[in-house]
Amino acid sequence: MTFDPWRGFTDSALSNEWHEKLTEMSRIARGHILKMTSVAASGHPGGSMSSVEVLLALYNLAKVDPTNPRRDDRDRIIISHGHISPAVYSSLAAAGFFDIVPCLYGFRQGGSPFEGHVEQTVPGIEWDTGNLGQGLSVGVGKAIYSRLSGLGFHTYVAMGDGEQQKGQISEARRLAAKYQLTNLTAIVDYNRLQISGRIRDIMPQDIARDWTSDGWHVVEVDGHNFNQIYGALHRATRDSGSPFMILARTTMGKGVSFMENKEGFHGASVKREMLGEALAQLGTDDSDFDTLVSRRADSPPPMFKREKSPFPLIDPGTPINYGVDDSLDNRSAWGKALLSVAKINMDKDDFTMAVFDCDLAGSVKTAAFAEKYPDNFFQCGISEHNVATCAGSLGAEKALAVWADFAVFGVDETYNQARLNDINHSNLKLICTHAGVQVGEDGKTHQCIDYFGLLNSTFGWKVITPADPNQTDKVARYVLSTPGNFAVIMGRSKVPVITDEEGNPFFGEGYTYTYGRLDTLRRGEKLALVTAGNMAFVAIEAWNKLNDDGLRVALINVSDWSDLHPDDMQMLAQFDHLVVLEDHNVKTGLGSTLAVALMEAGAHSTLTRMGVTGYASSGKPSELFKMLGIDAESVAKRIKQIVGEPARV
Ligand SMILES: Cc1ncc(C[n+]2csc(CCOP(=O)(O)OP(=O)(O)O)c2C)c(N)n1
Repeated sequence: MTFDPWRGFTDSALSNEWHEKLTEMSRIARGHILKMTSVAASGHPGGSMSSVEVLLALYNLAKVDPTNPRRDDRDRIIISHGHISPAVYSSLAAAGFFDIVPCLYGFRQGGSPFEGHVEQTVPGIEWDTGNLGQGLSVGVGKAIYSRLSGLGFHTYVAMGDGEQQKGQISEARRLAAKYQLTNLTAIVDYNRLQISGRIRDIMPQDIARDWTSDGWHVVEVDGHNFNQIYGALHRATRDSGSPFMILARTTMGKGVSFMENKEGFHGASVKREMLGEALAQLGTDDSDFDTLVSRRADSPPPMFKREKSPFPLIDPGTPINYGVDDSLDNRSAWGKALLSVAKINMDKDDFTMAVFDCDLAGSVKTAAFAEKYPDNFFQCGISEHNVATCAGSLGAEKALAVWADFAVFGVDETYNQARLNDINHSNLKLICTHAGVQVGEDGKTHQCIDYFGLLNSTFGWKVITPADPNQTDKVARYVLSTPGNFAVIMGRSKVPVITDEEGNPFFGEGYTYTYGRLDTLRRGEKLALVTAGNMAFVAIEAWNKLNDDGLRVALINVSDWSDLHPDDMQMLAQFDHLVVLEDHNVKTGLGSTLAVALMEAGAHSTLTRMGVTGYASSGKPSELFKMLGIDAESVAKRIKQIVGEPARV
């Protein structure tokens, strides 16, 4: 299916017919902005009124299809300053995406799709935003997807001028320029005001110079002049030298005399008693106001159907099995699994994949992938906020998006970006190494001990901590071929291959990884030592000590912390005592989560949490574990205290 010929800014100038149509649409859209914000008695009319012409040009003339808003080859229009939702909804309605009336009465109403900040609950919206500074990163992700997939669409990112103060934007700018994303255009609404006043007083910044110095082509236009906006968009979509930024000079509150250039209207609706006058200036009236208010009181407008983010069909390949004599760290097993999965799938039609790095490829084991697939590897430098969003944006397309980093940067540094990836249903594979106190000598700033606590505060992220190289391989293949946001969390050090009691690899040949289920490494009675990830081999050492002393407890490994299975909780509930050993802050880790799940399962067991109870120092992992009382000896001692010393035979 091809797009209508007038879409895509192909003609060099706007036709008179379109100029007339757009001009009339802008008048009507401004009236709609005022009505919906006044009916809701909240919202952001000021920046909405200044952005109307740019949005109408985009939604009417870019390659978007109101009858099929999610078609694969559509241009992506990202609204970075999500608070201008009234202008976005009005413009989408003008372009035929939906009827405006439900929005006029249901804007910002509980249960309505028309939320205060743009959300994908509304047709035509590509990304839920509102946390300023992230939209350009979203656009970079889309532009990379357009290129890798061969779909060849253009991405437009509408932004605020106060928003330019955010640092993440400069990270995204540089990445776009480095990879010459000429299929990306940013449009900044330069109304020179933000919440607290003039942008030049709040934070002086030469916006045009900043973009130019990062390698973008900048043009300045009158942001209320359709001919100029169209001309700039025509150039932006044809120029092949560098990404384009259009600085659209506008007036906050444009169209209503008492609103113009008043920052007070950034985030305040027009009072009921002033609405008639404001609408009259726009050539309309408030005669339907009371009807809209009473419709709002009836019930919220119906929801649109929100489609799931697509995910490619991926062959996970055959596991690599490691023997007891193999000496490697989990992150190396991850790197090998990544390469193996890439080799199987990369040549397939319709398969798109990108791996993102923040200057740590050697340590996080994506260097071999980078060497083999340089076009699919994106070296982004030290720009984690941008990468978290950009990789999430690409992952929400029909593509495999992988970002590997140290846990402290991949999770702690970028929590809000992860939260928005969850809200946006991206399918990001976040692979974190160097997690926990086990990172050792780098010290407390690098010891990520809250990866689960943070990601478990979202509703969608799934955290997996593989115990050894064998389990890492299987987890990696599962995660790479399964939709959803997954975080695979590993340590830095080499770890022994975990064995069963006969000395054979536990997670090797014959082991099937089933997401959400735990593994019983050793059977035992009365007390179960429950462990995970970095601590699994320490727990085995503790178990061996206890076994040597004639105390046989059970040893359980939990790899999938986010979805504890009710049957597994019933099984654990049968033990009198549970001891949880983890390389994580005990306040928000596995022990705390298990405690809740076990109580819900009706358990009467005692529960002892052994994990990280304070920021540790630099030192060898073994030293630090000892200082924290979570080394094998301390664990064995504690367990003996709990069950009482058994009589020696
Ligand atoms: C990261 C972040 N910090 C703060 C805010 C609160 N906030 C919402 S809008 C806004 C001002 C934005 O100014 P500008 O981009 O110029 O938009 P305009 O005033 O033109 O609508 C602020 C600080 C936010 N949404 N996100």
